[in-house]
Amino acid sequence: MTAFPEIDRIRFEGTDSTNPLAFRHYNAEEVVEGKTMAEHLRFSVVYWHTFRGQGADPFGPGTALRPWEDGTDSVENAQNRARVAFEFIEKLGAPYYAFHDRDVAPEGASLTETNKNLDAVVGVLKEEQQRTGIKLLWGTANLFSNPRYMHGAATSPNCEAFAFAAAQVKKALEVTHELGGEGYTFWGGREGYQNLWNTNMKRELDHLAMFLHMAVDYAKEIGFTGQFYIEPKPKEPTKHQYDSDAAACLNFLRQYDLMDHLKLNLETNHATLAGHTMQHELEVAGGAGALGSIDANTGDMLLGWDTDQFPTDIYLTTQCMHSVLKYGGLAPGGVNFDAKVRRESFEPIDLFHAHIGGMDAFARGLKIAAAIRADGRLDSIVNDRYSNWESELGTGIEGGKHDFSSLEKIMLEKGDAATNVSGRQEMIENLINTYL
Ligand code: XLS
Ligand code: NI
Ligand code: NI
Repeated sequence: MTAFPEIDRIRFEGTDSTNPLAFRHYNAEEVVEGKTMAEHLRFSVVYWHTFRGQGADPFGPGTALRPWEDGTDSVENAQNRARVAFEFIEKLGAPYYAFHDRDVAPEGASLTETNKNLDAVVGVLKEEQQRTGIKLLWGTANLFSNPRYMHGAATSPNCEAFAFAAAQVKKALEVTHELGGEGYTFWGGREGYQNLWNTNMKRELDHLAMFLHMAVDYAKEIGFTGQFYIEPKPKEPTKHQYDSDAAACLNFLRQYDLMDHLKLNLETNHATLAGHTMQHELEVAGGAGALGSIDANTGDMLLGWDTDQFPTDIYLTTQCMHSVLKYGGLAPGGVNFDAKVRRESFEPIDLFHAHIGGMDAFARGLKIAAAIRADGRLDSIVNDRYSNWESELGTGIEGGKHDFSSLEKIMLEKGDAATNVSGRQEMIENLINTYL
């Protein structure tokens, strides 16, 4: 059985190729800055959008044609879908995938039945991983779809929702561990508020921290050594998500003594919803030693919600890869396509076009970022900008040898600060364009 009979393995054909089902830039084995593209980029396909997304929107039902689906929510259908997923990921040539527990298997009438369903599909995922060599980038639990989580999971005012979520994450961690998952992600789901009049924010945040500590403890107990991630997003589904952006997440992790255990999984569309660029979020995380992984997608400049489109903007991917290279790479994280095809792109082949475009855009971003670094002009402009910090005064301040009084004394003697030099923004922007 094959779900994509007309598709062969997607190959690298180079920039002269006009074949829409080939890579023009992503050449897995090509070496950039001492590592292969495959090692740098660690591409991952998400189960939820790519194999569960039907294209429904608030104005109409799904449109996606998925001939392998039998229309039921049975375990058999889920197992068959898992085989299709691996056929797709293998033909695409992505080395990783990611899933929520509820993406892969149907929820049953009780927790026991649900766990049994999950085990039945995890068996197939394991077989398929062994058959193909495709690995699990990270697992996660869906703590937001079931109505029991309407007020949140770890931050619910209902302690039994908290307890159920704990049981669910416990199982998801076991399954992720069993599948050799290299990470585990916490995205905020409904952890946030719609209205502060009915919300005890401090209590909810304390609960969220307690929940994460329990996860860290349980991972230790079962010997799961994968990387934990927290994924910032400012709004949607709640009006204010607690994990609103990289800085808010880092503050939360520090306040609750979790910095050693979690890194950030940054998503482009979440960055822009927060009023930041992805580059900003990457720099905030990188500077804190907490750059973990990327949910690669893009929003639409004219739409104010999480459109989760595939990334095709080379300027964006160049910025991403420049920061990634600067902070030493993503591993054990990766470039995870948390992105969905448009409702109008309803054919299975559109899934290939979407991922090929995203992979090529990131491969190109990687090559351009490496060229910028190899050339060195940008670095030397930035270094020059700070060069007067190499003076006696600058090194003294950085070395902790000064206080307000000593600095006042120096400035009283000098009378004024040295004149500033130009920021050269336009020149730098022109320079970046020469690499594109
Ligand atoms: C939703 C999030 C979600 C996480 C996984 O906006 O991006 O898909 O990545 O729970
Ligand atoms: Ni995401
Ligand atoms: Ni998202």
